[in-house]
Amino acid sequence: MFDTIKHKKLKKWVKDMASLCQPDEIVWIDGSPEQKKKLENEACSKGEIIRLNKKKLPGCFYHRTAINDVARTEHLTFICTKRKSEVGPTNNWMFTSTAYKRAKEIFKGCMQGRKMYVIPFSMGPLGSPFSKIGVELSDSIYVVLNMLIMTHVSKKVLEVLASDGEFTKCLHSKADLDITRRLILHFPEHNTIWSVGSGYGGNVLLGKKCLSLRIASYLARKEGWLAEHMLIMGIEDANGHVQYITGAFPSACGKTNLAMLVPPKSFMKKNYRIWTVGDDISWMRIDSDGSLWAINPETGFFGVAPGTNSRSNPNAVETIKKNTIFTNVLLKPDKTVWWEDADGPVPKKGIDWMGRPWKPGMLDDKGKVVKGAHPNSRFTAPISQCPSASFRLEHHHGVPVSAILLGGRREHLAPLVYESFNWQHGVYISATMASERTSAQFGKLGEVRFDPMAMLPFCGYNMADYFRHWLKMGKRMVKQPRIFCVNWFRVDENGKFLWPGFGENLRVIEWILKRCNNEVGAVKTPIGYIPKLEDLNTDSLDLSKDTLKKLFLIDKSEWREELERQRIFLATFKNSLPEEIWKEYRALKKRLD
Ligand code: GTP
Ligand code: SPV
Ligand code: MN
Repeated sequence: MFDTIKHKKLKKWVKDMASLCQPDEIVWIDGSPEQKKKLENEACSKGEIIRLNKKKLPGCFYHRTAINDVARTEHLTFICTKRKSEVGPTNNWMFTSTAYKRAKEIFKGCMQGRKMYVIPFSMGPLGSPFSKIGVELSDSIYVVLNMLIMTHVSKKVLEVLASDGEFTKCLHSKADLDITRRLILHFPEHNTIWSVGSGYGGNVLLGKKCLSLRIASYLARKEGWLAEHMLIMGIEDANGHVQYITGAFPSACGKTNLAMLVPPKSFMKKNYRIWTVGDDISWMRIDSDGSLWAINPETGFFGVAPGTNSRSNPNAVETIKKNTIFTNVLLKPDKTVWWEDADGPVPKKGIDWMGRPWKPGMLDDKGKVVKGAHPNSRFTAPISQCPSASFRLEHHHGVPVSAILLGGRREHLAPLVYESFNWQHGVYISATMASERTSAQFGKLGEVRFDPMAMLPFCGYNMADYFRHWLKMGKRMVKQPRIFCVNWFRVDENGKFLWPGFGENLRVIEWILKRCNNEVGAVKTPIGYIPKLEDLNTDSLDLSKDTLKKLFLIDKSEWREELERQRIFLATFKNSLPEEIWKEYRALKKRLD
């Protein structure tokens, strides 16, 4: 394959990286089923993956990562530029040449005795003007197999690149998986990503968070578009009319679940239908009609396994029955898999995510129940296998966006849904969005942290400039999507969720779309518009009037406390924060007084 490649810079880069990492062999990945099979066999024989039950889970594999390598490591993730001001107060920064130097010491000779796989991939439909091309070099077959599911990998990618096409240079090595020698480095000024010392998804599938968000957000500002941590879904109503929404929720806050939602019975009867476009990343541009259009650059789901079952997410259950890679779940004796809150009975025994024998109810030395699957264990599966997969997945122009949802986990404070007064107010709400920490992030669970647009860990430049970019994009649109904030996670005095969530979330979306179509009024509150209670369809829901009231309670004193936290957060951006954001802050303060 190497000899037929016309791209001199690509060839030189691969050679240079190989002389740094010193692999025994270089293998070009062409996306063919034959090569895939060969790699699967090789990885199985080396113990990198385990083939699962061929009858019950055809084409499926199992993988365990190292015990201290089970989630993205934000404290080891850096944006590397010449000037620190480029990355702002929310990113870790490293001076470009220092970063290369430090990483080179770890990369040096790290692939001795291993093969280097060259994976040319396209994020977005091949050849679409919306798409971006990357080439990942990795010493992990697990990475190759995941990339084959998550991105467009084929010989055609090299054809599209031709002799001088632009591509993101992605270098990855597991090295020795030592957390003290782990670095996830982004060089937006060089369109380059270097990741070393990890084998976990978001750290190593470099087309995902690293390229499609950190590098892409940097490019998007330069080129006038948006790269966002958002799901994309279509909602078809009784007349066959499909409207699309996107949703920015932090990691493990419900994007996959919402994107694949199954309508409640009463909505099914009305012929409502959901079309899944994407569950994690949305690239959006203003088209010639002046409205915002979105594509999902990915071709697969890298979804949270625990909690996935036929009640919470039947479409996911259907999607992961074949050709799926399971990471860090429980392995059952019959070579099938299980996780907490999976379908069926709890297995009597198995091997847990750490590779140890496991039995239900087992306690650790602190007396806590030992989980079979890691809370951030994941499945990798092709979108095409999802029963609700959109028929527009490969459309070069994507889908038009009617509404943007923002959300997070807030046990208190935030109502089930509210609408921003206008675009600028919506950008303010997104800039001050906060959520309780989940297991998808390394760190203290449950702690509330600000996470603007769910992009805090993923914005490749100063977030103050990111807010400015959003404000500017709004001005350029003839027809702006409306911006809504949702919270499925509010709890009562006993810590029980007030809202049933999952499929029932469609009731909230129905109201949102009615607002977009100017079909219903709303109640104006200091924080935004909330539904008139009679406009939210709660038919056949076991939801008392009292609960409904609690869901929409806006406690002014709690909000004033939140405002104070917002002020401290926004002040970290110093002079770089757009004045419009402070304007909205002051206006909210006034409305609350
Ligand atoms: P990433 O892949 O990390 O970006 O996460 P995600 O945003 O796609 O989150 P996902 O849909 O996987 O949901 C994560 C967790 O949230 C799971 O444990 C779900 O069970 C739970 N969850 C999702 N939707 C709802 C909901 O409507 N209500 C409640 N209570 N929990 C939900
Ligand atoms: C997330 O954490 O937001 C994910 C999983 O979607 S990862 O790809 O690991 O980032
Ligand atoms: Mn995500």
